[in-house]
Amino acid sequence: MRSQAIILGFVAVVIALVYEFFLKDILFIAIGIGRIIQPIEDFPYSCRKIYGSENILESCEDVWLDDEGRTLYAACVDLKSRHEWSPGGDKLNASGRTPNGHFVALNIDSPGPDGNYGASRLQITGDYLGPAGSRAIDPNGFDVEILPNNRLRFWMTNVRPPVDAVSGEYLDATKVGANGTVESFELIRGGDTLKWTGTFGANGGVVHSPNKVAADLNGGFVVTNDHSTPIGLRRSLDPLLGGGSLAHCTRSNDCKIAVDGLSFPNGLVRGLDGLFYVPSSMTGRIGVYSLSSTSLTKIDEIEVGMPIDNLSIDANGDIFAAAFPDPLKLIKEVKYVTGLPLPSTVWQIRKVSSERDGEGKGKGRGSVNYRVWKVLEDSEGKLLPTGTTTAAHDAKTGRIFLGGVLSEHMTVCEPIPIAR
Ligand SMILES: *[C@@H]1O[C@H](CO)[C@@H](O)[C@H](O)[C@H]1NC(C)=O
Ligand SMILES: *[C@@H]1O[C@H](CO)[C@@H](O)[C@H](O)[C@H]1NC(C)=O
Ligand SMILES: CC(=O)N[C@H]1CO[C@H](CO)[C@@H](O)[C@@H]1O
Repeated sequence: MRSQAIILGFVAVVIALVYEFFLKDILFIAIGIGRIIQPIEDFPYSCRKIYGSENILESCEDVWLDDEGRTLYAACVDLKSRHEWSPGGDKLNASGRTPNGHFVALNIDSPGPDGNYGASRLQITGDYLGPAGSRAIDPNGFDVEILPNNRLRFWMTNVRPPVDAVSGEYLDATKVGANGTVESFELIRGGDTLKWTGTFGANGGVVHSPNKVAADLNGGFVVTNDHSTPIGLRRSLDPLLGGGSLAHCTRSNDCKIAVDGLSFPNGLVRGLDGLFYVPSSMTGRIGVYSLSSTSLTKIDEIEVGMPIDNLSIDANGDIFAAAFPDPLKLIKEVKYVTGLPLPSTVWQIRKVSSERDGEGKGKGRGSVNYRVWKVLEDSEGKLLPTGTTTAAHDAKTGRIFLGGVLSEHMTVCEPIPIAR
């Protein structure tokens, strides 16, 4: 009798633990049972789509806003190509890929007659070599570091089809996985060329499933591997076991895994406070890490409660997070490409440090708190890009620029002045 009660009690504890640490995340965060998704009209913004000429604003997965230079940079790819070649989403049909990955610059203070902010393509120069002798880039995420003398250093995750090092012929990506690297480029503010300056993480298998990169301002960077391996059985278990990681590379291309066992780490950023903010597209939480030489230590966690995509930082240091309120719909869209609109959400996160102690105690850092609030949501996917993957806030004007990996356009949302 007594042993039965103990076993029952034990089973109950196990169930409670599984629920607490696993099922709860899957049911209420990843699947989003019971989540209320609001229409875009609920928010004090007026939004419009921007297309640019010749589809150059298709599938802009990541953007970065140069507050001082008043320019928005976006990394974009042909949408049709993205549906065949998206290694992060297990799409490895290299023959369906077009070698048309590119960066676009938009002058955010000059909408121009067509409202496209003069969206124009940047040219890659220098000795960059893409797969099979081409100069094509396959951008995923990118970060920009401001250097002296009006120069910008771009760091870009490049996820190319694999080629044989000797013959230069394409290899079967479904067998060997994509070739993930991080590229660096330099741009002079106002210029239209990105001069290639180096490839990082190409050897050693540390940067194997790169998603997004964040400069460490020391000549190196931190990059998220969103999966445990580029292909294979272990990778298919990632939804259950985790397996994503954070890799750090130094300026001399010394790369190592700094943190392992994460659940789908995604579009990380370096905050103005020097800390690295790493969102998860599974758990709805953002891990906060501090970097010392080459090791990363987790010091905090921010609860958002919705699968999060990519983060951006505005000029005031606030974080803007693009999120998926209905992940199952998104997964369906990635798989079957129906072209149906998808809902998206944008969160704003502000670090609040109070002088007085008391709030947020028990975390060992007494005075740090995070305010998290929803700034935009589009339940019907009317105006925000399909599968909004990134949102950049212009702190000077309050506008929000959005890009989406599955979208034909970008979107700009202007705040509607509140009548008093
Ligand atoms: C790969 O892409 C090509 C070109 O779009 C297409 O014809 C082919 O059916 C695709 N293959 C697979 C396995 O989906
Ligand atoms: C990956 O890219 C690097 C850098 O361009 C190149 O040296 C290497 O041969 C490529 N490997 C594969 C398998 O494509
Ligand atoms: C730039 C970047 O990190 N993009 C990621 C944003 O989130 C989507 C969906 O999870 C990823 O597929 C992208 O790689």
